[in-house]
Amino acid sequence: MTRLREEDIYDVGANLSYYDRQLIHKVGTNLAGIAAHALGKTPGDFVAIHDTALIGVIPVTCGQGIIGGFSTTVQKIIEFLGFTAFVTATNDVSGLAEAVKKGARIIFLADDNDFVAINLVNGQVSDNGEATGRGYAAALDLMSGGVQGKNVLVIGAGPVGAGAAAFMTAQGARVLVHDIDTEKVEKMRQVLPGIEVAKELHAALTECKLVVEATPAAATIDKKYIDQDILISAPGIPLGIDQESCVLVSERLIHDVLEIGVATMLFTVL
Ligand code: 2YJ
Repeated sequence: MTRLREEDIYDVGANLSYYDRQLIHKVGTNLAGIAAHALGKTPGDFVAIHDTALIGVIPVTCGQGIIGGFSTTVQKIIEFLGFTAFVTATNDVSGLAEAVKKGARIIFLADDNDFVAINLVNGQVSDNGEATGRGYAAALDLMSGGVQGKNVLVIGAGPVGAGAAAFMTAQGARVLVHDIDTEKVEKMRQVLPGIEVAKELHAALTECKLVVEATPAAATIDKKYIDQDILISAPGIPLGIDQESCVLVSERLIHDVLEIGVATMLFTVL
């Protein structure tokens, strides 16, 4: 699992408006639109609860400790979506108590293994991996004009890939899943019987022009597959294509470090 670094996120908060415009340009809707689509809804469905859902982000020190800027970046993404959020002054258990005392209805917190949003009122929990996969799948669905009946390749059978594959299957796509660990794909198939195992990445990339790259590996998609028809939604960190490919496919590539995942987590627990 990739641990975000301070340098991965330092400019995310300041660039949210720019990122939102890029999403509108590529996907046809913005961050809120993508997150809402991940739930089969529209951003308007959430407006009425903007004022009631106070959100606390709690820094967590265990394991490798706090990532500078992580909690404030999560706060900024939530605020960008029109909600009120604060980062607790204290960490860990004190932070949790502080968030509740200050009236938080929803909390966000992450350690080295998990990043979750919890709605303390309705009991909803959202895992960052699953939500990120669903959010990126929703973006690809919108960017491609709808995946129904189309071939979609999901690379990576971890929680992010599983979230993406579940969304794509529900949309009526033909979903192929590839992972270097084929057992992981078989396990995914027990939960999502509709998916197909893509043993050969080369064959799958030749067959599929809609790709979710959900691995923590660099350069999973070779430059030779980057043609004018390919659309890539890439939640994986680092990005699974090289710099040259990135330039070639930039108009048809969705990739960020936190934004779509956090937005989808928030809308999921509301
Ligand atoms: O509060 C903090 O600043 C830190 N404890 C944040 C840690 C963030 N955690 C990660 O980046 C982990 N790799 C878990 C991410 C889960 C992604 N699905």
